[in-house]
Amino acid sequence: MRPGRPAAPLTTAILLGLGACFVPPGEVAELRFACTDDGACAEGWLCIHGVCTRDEPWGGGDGGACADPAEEEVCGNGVDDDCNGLTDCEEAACHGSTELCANGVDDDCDGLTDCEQAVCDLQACGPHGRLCIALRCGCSGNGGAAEPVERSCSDGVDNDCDGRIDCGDEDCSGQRCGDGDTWRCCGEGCVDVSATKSHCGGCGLNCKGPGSCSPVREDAGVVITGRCSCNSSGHCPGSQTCSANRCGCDQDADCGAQQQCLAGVCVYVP
Ligand SMILES: [Ca+2]
Ligand SMILES: [Ca+2]
Ligand SMILES: [Ca+2]
Ligand SMILES: [Ca+2]
Repeated sequence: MRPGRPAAPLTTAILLGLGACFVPPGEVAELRFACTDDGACAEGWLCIHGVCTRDEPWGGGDGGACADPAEEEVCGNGVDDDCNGLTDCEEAACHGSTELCANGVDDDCDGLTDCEQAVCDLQACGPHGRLCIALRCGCSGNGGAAEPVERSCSDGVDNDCDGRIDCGDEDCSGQRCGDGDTWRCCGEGCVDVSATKSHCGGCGLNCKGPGSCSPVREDAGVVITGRCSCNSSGHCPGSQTCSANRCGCDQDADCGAQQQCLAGVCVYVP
């Protein structure tokens, strides 16, 4: 194997394994087929890089067991391709190969795999925009934090690299998503809970019948949330009750998810 040569695709590796090496008496060719775990392989064989591979060299250094070994070792495929009893990094020729950053293999045989190597910094390492950041596979929209979270629900970025953005990510449910505290992710939409009849004061708090949603203001005039209008408790969301033509809560259970009842008003707690 020439240094720098990329590992062959799995199908090629399987074909090399099947076609190049002698199958010992009593063994069956299927033993070298693709696998997902050791249990899929016969006794004495291991699932290495997706291929059933005997856990000890079966080519033999004397060449006697390999009728037609491959000329060169294919590095990083978990197979002793040239049947000399040495596999991948056990072969000096594999040392110094180009490190590929998303294959789970120590291609250059320096003891470090993929993002663990500085050469992979900012290279793609996984789905949904994951990049090698700070020597591990991280999420670029999250600054490489150890536990990626959808840290902003209004930045248009899939911060946690799960393929879902802002209110489209259930992690943002009830979180701020626009200007001001009253814009919240309710379902997949960003709504103003101070003025939206179907999400009045909190996600899912639906003003029934003729009830409308209007803002609640603090003493300083700052809008804090919304409340439904009513002329009977029957117009109020869920278990809220009507008082002075405004629906209100008596307990947290009268409010939406992630909310508390404070002074008769459902509010999101920071
Ligand atoms: Ca690699
Ligand atoms: Ca390496
Ligand atoms: Ca985001
Ligand atoms: Ca996301």
